[in-house]
Amino acid sequence: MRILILNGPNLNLLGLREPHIYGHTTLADIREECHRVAGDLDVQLDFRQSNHEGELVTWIQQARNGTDAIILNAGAYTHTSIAIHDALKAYDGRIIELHVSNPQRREAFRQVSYIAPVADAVIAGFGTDGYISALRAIAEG
Ligand code: CA2
Repeated sequence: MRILILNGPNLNLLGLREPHIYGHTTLADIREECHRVAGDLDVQLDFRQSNHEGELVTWIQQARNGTDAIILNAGAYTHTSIAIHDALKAYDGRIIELHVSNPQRREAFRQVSYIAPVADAVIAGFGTDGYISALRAIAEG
């Protein structure tokens, strides 16, 4: 099984700023742990981050060739991006929307998601452990 974990803008700052919201774990730590778990689950994992909307769109389009599932933390693009929504709509595999925090209990502008209507499931509010939960849910589900 092939899984793509995609991270959107500012997620490269995880663990470096705002630890009261996002915790102390860095994206490099998450990536390492995800690769370790993927090895145990016999999953081929591609883990990426971009601050650019178009790059995320391109990677989602490329996932149409042979990637079974996308776990997507689109960051702030969650709340704005029709382009990412459209790219996901054209993707046939499973889609998990992921957030470190729980956007539903934050500012009103974070309570809108353009990803949720095209996602099979949403994991939010479990901190960075959510990445591992999402990976296991897809690989074992
Ligand atoms: O909770 C999440 O995972 C979010 O997707 C994180 C995004 C935010 O815009 C979403 O509403 C919820 C932010 C990415 C991380 O941004 C940081 C900014 C400063 C310091 C550390 C992280």
